Amino acid sequence: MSKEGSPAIQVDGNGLRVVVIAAQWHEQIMTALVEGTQRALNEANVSEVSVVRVPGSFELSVAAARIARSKDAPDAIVALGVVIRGGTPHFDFVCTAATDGLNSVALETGIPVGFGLLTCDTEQQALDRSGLPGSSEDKGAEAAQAAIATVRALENWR
Ligand code: DLZ
Repeated sequence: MSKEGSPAIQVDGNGLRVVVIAAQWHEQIMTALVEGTQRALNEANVSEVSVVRVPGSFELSVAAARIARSKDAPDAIVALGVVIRGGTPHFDFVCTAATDGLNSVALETGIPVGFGLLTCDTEQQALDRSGLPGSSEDKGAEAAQAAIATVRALENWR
């Protein structure tokens, strides 16, 4: 993931309800991602923010599916996780499952899902993208802004 080419998005979240779904592996990075997401949602004046924690990134999809199909479905979901390549095939399985699952939820329900899943070779790469002081990128905030911007772009096509 790179910042090169990313748009500067101004978003207005007034009146919107957003659910943040966050995995728990790699605690320091996840805390930074959740905080960056909440900061961006607050700056956009999002009216209601809920945070749901799941164990790992593999569980992001089922949580997003349940929430997006519920009678209280939010206007947008922001999914956050950190997967770091290790010595096992788990990396590929977890990344593919989360990516495909979240995409399916967005396509099947029409609810925008901000994709804040960091898939990195090293912990340092994830730290650099986590929005901590000194990080070059803030992927939680970017995912939040993308989700809100997509809600706004599509609000005339209900
Ligand atoms: C099993 C696993 C591994 C090896 N690595 C990560 C990771 O880097 N990041 C993450 O969010 N979750 C990881 N998991 C856990 C899976 O996502 C999942 O929670 C378990 O396989 C239980 O279903």
